[in-house]
Amino acid sequence: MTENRVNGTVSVTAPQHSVEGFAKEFLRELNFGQGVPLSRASVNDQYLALARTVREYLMARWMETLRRQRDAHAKTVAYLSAEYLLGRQLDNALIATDLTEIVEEALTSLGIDLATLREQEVEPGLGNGGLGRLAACFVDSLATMSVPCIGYGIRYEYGIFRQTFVDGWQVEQPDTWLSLGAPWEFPHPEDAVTVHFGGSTETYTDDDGVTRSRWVPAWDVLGVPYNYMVPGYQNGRVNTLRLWSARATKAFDLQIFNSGDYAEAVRAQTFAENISKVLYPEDSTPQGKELRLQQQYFFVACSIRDFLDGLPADFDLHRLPDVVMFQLNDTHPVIGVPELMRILVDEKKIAWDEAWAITQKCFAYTCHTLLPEALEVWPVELLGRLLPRHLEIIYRINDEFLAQVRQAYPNDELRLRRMSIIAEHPERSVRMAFLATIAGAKVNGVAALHSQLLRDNVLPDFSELWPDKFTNVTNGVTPRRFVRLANPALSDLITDAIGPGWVTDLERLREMEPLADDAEFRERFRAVKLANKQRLAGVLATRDGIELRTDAMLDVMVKRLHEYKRQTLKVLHIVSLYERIISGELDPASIPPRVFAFGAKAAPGYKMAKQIIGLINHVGATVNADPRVQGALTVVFPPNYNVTLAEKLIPAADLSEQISLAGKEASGTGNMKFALNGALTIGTDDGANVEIRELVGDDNFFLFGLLEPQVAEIQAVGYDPSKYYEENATLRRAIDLIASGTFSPDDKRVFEPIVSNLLTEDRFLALADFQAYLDAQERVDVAYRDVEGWTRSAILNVARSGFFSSDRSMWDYIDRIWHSQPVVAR
Ligand code: B1H
Repeated sequence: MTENRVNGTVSVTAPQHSVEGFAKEFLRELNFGQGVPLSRASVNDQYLALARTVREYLMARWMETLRRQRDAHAKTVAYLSAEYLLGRQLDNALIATDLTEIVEEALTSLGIDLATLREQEVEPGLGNGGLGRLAACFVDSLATMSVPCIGYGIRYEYGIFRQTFVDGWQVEQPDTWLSLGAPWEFPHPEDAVTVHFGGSTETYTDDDGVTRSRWVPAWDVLGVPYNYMVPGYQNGRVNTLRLWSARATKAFDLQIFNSGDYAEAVRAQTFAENISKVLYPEDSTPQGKELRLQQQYFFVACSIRDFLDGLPADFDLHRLPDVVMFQLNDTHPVIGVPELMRILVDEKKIAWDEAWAITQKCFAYTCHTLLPEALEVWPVELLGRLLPRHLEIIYRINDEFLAQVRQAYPNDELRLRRMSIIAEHPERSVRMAFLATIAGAKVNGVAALHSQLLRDNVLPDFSELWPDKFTNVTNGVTPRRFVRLANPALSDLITDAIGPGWVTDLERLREMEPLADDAEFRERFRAVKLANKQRLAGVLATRDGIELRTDAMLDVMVKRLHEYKRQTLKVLHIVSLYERIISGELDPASIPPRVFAFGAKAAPGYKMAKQIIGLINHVGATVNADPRVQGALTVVFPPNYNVTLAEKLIPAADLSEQISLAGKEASGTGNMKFALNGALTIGTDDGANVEIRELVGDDNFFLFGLLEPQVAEIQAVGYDPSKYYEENATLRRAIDLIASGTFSPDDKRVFEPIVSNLLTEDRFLALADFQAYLDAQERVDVAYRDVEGWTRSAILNVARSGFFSSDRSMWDYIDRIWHSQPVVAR
């Protein structure tokens, strides 16, 4: 690496883009970084040295990006998210720098296989599911689009748990992603930020004789920033992701240590470090735990302080909205609103009204849910104990807001109660979604249908009061990771057909449309799908000892396990086919052979979800072992579904299962990844499915099930699932087979809770949609037999899904919410 001086700053130039140059740098990293000669280097040594070498190629771009951004005084998006589900970093860095071939050759020249080193990387699983992965896609897009962005979050020491199965039941193991080294992170302990908690508030009279409030906190922790590179795709730009790790402000108490009480001496340290210790494995249903509120305030306080500290010393904070937008990824960072108010009013002595005007322009809120139980509330008692000054500020925000409502709607006590940030029942608590809506310049949902339901059902009073505050931005996924990286075979085929520009301009996939009618292209497209199935078969064989046949339809349902997503509906389909085959009603030779693949983690405390995992595995074991089905049906459920596995599973899929109850899935993003990789969707009219179907066309999408208004109607008159059981013999036989203990011979009653839940409650109307689902699956079978027709539809799915690039989502956020601009090289 060379150094030269430009404008008084040291600028670092990247090492050479050549095989020899790379090999040399790699050996240097191995020898001087890892401290081992090649002859004695373990695979982990080699991986770490490789990661560090690749990193060097990004370093110059990173420095340059920061410099350019500073010079341009551009508005920055500060994305606040408690989760970033990043996936492996090595391959992404390789495609971003266009180094893959050079590295492959350089390593081969040293007798090292790149594929082996790739497998050594443990993905940072710092998120639960869609929401965390979305944050990762967004920062990728912003870097690729040269938009100034800093992602802020938490460096969990343990990410989402590693799922194992013991006799088919989920058992969680800690995710020790840091244990073999973390070559992609840059710790900066010297930039640590102090965060306060607890204590009380007091009033005092300042030098000007004004009575003011201030916080007298009781304890504090340090937030140590760890920087991660977010490389743009082959554009010379690298943005930053800054994740905070909690440390004690004092290492330990030497007096107590000397007196022999070792545990007590390090107690404070343990307590502080617990804050960033582990990701809450809850998707959609937050648990309201004190440690979680600590996590939220911890990372948001660090992030806001960090951003403000980066401004010039003489910066006029009234101009803050010109330089930053704090985007709230769901309600998890909403405590940032009273935090910024506290800083502006208490510390910077800005008048309340002015501070509020600033704050309202600096935040925007993205809501990701419709489930009432997912809307975060914090008990006033807890919030007041942990953050007393913030609670006071929230009360004042609420008072002034309610005064506004009173003015707009005189004599409407009920409305005031409905709209108050403070709920009174079942206990006095703070509704974080309301606070976010009141403070935010904009509020958006994550798909067209979701944004509509958000306005109509979740926040109707607010959308009536401020119709212009509400907007939609349909989610997207990054084509870099989910097509270019995950599906190189399809990527090459597309690039052959339309050139390489699609990777950063995904609407260009439209240019492939005519090729759907080209028999030779369809043949090549099928060859890609088959190759991807073979690749998946290899992965599952080594990873899990699972044998995957590659000559069957691959029908995939991968997502978090949740009742509203209705994995049980999928199970009922499988059990029904099985029952009809063993009872002689259905000839297994008459249906196209199918492999049903599942991937799903259940929140550890979510009993029903864990039961359903047990059911899928038990049904799978029975079906797979029964000679009567003759391989017509196979169930595979590899444990520990994560980003790394998704990258192998999605490109191999023929059929994408998106079967949530209409009105429950805010958007879904897996649905987009499948369509972009040439799977056809069987799905309900829910979330982004609606937009996928509109784009790919009814002929290329298997729609079924109740529509959202019909769901509302059924629920309004009182839903009785047993009626469907009584009236539908196919359904009854399937449920009876589960109830009979066929799938659990050792404990025949083990699935009784699932059966009785379906028959008596069935909150998500699986029974009501059962027949429609079976009918749609029969349409799938018919369509799949028409090989050319199916391929045509698959190609059209790819060609028409360019809209679902997260680049497009980011342009929408820029237009509708952020009003920021790319900063390009001058
Ligand atoms: C989504 C969450 C979520 N919505 C609470 N809400 C969490 C809620 O840790 N928690 O407490 C974690 C996650 N996640 C998902 O967001 C939606 O269900 C999907 O439909 C959507 O595609 C995704 C991204 O917008």
